[in-house]
Amino acid sequence: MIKSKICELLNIKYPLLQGGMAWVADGKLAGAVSKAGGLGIIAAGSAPVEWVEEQIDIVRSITDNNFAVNVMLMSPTAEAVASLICEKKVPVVTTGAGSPAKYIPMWKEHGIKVVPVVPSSSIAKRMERAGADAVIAEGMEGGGHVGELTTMALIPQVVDAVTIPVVAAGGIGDGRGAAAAFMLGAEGIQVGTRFLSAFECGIHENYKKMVLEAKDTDTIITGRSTGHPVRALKNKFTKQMQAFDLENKPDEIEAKGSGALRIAVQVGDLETGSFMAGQIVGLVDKSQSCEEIITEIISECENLLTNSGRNRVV
Ligand code: TUI
Repeated sequence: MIKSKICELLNIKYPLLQGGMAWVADGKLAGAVSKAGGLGIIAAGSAPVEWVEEQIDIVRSITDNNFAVNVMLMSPTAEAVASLICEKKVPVVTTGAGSPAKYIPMWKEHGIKVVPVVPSSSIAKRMERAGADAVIAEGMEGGGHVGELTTMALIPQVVDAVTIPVVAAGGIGDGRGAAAAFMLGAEGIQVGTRFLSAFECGIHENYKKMVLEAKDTDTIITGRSTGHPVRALKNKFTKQMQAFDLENKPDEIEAKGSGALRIAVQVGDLETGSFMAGQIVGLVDKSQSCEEIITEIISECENLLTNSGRNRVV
């Protein structure tokens, strides 16, 4: 079985983390992933702190296994969520969309493992110096807010830049992607988009249908003019955002963009929703339980890593 330093550090069976997808990753999804031996992650997003507390209790009603809360640092509730994580003795925290440096000393004092998402090797180094236990290096193949680099280029450079373990994210949806990430020096993987199809994922049926039907070229990045580019499935909403980008109207994007993810997840409105998904969406073509998804990815990855010397053309 694949074991890595990430399993030891985070006290999990498999070195697989579920992406901290805002509005999507609730206690039910995180609980199912943690129960199956991965690291389930509740995404605080911009939710009120009371909602996050409820989700923590839901995970604990499903499993005793470790789980994490993801803090979206651009959220007005980030500070309150950062404190809640200490009060509730959440074992692991991941962060996105900014630097969590100011919270790291407080989390470390409470014995919490800190794993920030980083889009570059310089930010990875900064996080290591600030006391992070590991980093998640996320390539621009991923859904939601993304950086500039691809996973293929990012992972080996982050692995060389830091001594703490590196988890690969962005474009990983099956055992082939997982094996490739390990070959690049990662010690774990984070999977987001594939879990959108999970039975335990509570997104609107229209969102699930879009994911199951999408092909490789169906996502687009918009919002570059705001400094917070976002990858989502192409629709009327992303067309409008593209137009605002071209006209250099970042304020219009911020105004229309906030709320659009919630509309996709809860209302399923195909025209006004922001259906965030990564480029790997084209290979997500069936609904499965979290347990099936995880065991399939891990066993396929193990087979590839064990047999990788045998299927080379000579
Ligand atoms: O955070 C994500 N993905 C997200 S957050 C999100 S909610 C949102 N919605 C609309 C607009 C913006 C956000 C949806 N998807 N992934 C992790 C991630 N973190 N990607 C990039 C970064 C990042 C960027 C800069 C991490 C650190 C960072 O540091 C900057 C600094 O100042 O050090």
